[in-house]
Amino acid sequence: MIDDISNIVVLTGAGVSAESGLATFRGPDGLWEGHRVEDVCTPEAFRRDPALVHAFYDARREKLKAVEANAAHRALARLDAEWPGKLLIVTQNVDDLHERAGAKRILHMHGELKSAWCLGCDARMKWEEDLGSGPPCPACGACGRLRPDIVWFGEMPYEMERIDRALTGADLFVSIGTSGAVYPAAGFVQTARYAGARTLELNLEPSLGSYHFHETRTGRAGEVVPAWVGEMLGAA
Ligand code: BJW
Ligand code: ZN
Repeated sequence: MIDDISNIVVLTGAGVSAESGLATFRGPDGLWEGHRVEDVCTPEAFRRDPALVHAFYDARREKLKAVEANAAHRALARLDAEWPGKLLIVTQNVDDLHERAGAKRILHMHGELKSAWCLGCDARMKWEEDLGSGPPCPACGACGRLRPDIVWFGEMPYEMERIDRALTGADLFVSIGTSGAVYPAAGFVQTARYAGARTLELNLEPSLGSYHFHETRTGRAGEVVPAWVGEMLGAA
C-alpha cells in the first residue's frame, strides 16, 4: 500500500498538542469548562463581551510560552523533512508547536494565537503580547481594534481552496487527534476518500466520523504518530 503513495495530507487537531499540556476542546478538562465552545468562539460573543474573549486568548497565548512540542509534533516534522513526495499538514490548532518542532509544510486553517487582525485597517501581524488592554494597531494606529486572528464559528477557515486541491490530489489522508465535531475539517476525510485517497485515523478513541476511514488506530498521539511516521519513512 505504501509503495503507491506520493501525496499525503495530514489533518491535526487538539489531541496532537494534548501531551504538551494544552487542553483539548471537548474532553473532560475542555477549554471552556461550563461553556460550549460553540457558544463562546463566535464573532457575536466577541462583540457582546470582548474583554471575556480577549482574557481567554490572552491566557492561552501566555500558556503557549510555557509548553513544548511533543513526540507527535517531532515525528510529523521528521515526515515533513524526509518525505520525498508532496505533503501538506493542515492543522486546526492555533498553537505554534508544529513549527517549533520544525515543520515547514504547514497551514493553520483556524488561524494562530500569535497573530492579530486589525478590524480597522484589515492588517494581520505577528503578535506575542496581550490584546485585552486594547493596544494600538502598528499599521494604522487605531486603539482597541485588534482581535485574535482566529477563525470562530460562522467564519470561513483560511486557505480552503488550497486545502481542497491538496485533498483531491491526495493518495493518503491522515487525521490525527481531532474529534470530527467541527466542519469543514470533519468533512475532509470524505472529500479525500471520494477522490480516491486511502484514509487513516490516529486518535485516542474512534472519532465521530470514524466509520468514514479505511483504518483507525487508537492510542496516544505521542506513540501512534511516531510509529506511523516510522512506517512511512521506512518504506520511502
Ligand atoms: C487525543 C489525545 C492524545 C485527546 N492523543 N488524541 C451544522 C452542521 C454542520 C456544520 C455546521 C452546523 N452548524 C454550523 C456549522 C459550521 C460550523 C460547525 O462545524 N459547527 C459544529 C459545532 C456543528 N463550522 C464553522 O462555523 C466553521 N466555518 C464554516 O463552516 O464556514 C463556512 C464554510 C462553508 C463551506 C466551506 C467552508 C466553510 C468555522 C469553525 C471554527 C472552529 N473554531 C474553533 C475555535 C477557534 C480556535 C481556538 O480558539 O483554538 O477551532 S472551535 C474548536 O474546535 C477549535 C478546534 O480547531 C476545533 C476542532 O476541535 P478538535 O481539534 O477536534 O478538538 P476536540 O477537543 O474536539 O477533539 C480532540 C480529540 O483528540 C478527541 O477526539 C480526543 O479523543 C483526542 N485526544 N488526547 C491522541 N493524547
Ligand atoms: Zn490597523
